[in-house]
Amino acid sequence: MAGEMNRILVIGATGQIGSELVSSLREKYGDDSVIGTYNTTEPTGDLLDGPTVRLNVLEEERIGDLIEEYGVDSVFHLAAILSAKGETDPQLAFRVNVMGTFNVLEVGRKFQLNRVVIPSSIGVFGPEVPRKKAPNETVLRPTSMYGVTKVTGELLGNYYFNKYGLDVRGARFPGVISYKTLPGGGTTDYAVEAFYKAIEEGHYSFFVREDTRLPLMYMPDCTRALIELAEADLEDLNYHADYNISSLSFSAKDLAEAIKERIPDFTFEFNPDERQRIADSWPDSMDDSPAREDWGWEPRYGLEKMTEDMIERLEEKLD
Ligand code: AKB
Repeated sequence: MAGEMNRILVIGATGQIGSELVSSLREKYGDDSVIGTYNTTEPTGDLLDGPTVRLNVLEEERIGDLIEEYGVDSVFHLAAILSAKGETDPQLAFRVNVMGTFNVLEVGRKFQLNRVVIPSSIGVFGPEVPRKKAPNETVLRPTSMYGVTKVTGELLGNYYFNKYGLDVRGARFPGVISYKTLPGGGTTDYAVEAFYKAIEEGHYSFFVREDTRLPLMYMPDCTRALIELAEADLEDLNYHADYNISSLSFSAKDLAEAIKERIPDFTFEFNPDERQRIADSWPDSMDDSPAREDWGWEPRYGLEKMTEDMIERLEEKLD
């Protein structure tokens, strides 16, 4: 049996995923049981309904102090430099992503935490991997620094599980689409920007080619996946830090057309920049049968349902 999650620390609580994961966890575990940490972006809105504290993940001792102070038994570690930003400053990406993850694992080991959840990414894949339904078990030779750091995180997570019995879990997340907090520095950011620009300006210039097809996921599926994976029975898990997890797969043009169906005046163009190289190194879709078999993963949003909901929520937000 996996140890229980009672007091949860979410590192990176003001980021795209963190800001929504904290709310979902607080709904389930109670406001005071979920402590959100932030570094450069101050918390606002419902993040302030429970404890929030500043933390630089490069300060291992401070992570330990917070664990003691709040009686934390489980950590979700979401702080990371994403793929596009990682190419502009690979050294920073290495420090934050690799050393940050190492610090969290070391603290997990020293304080014998019940659970450490560290999302991985489609960034672990490189050009040798089959484009369609990339297998869970495959060669991992990413060509971006982000990918290198994410493969390292997976290997470290599995190592800490095998060597120290630390219950580390993670899945390879696709690009995440959401309306609450903007993503920053990722290659899949176009799939969020397109919605904002369609509503605010009626026009979007995609920074990838129209035929760029990538794995993507709507935020409600993403937060649910993280919580379901964290809550799964340890005995059922055949993988630990490295589950493929799949949901949507569509091209940039498919997305533009789905938005245009609902916002008929929307116009768009495609002007690929340096981020195209990263997108081209990732597969179109993933085979996630281990996640489905081991912990019952199943996405709920298709392209139509996601587009409908995104536009409705974003129109309310931007009104
Ligand atoms: C990125 O584009 O870097 C991220 C990711 C797929 O991990 N959204």
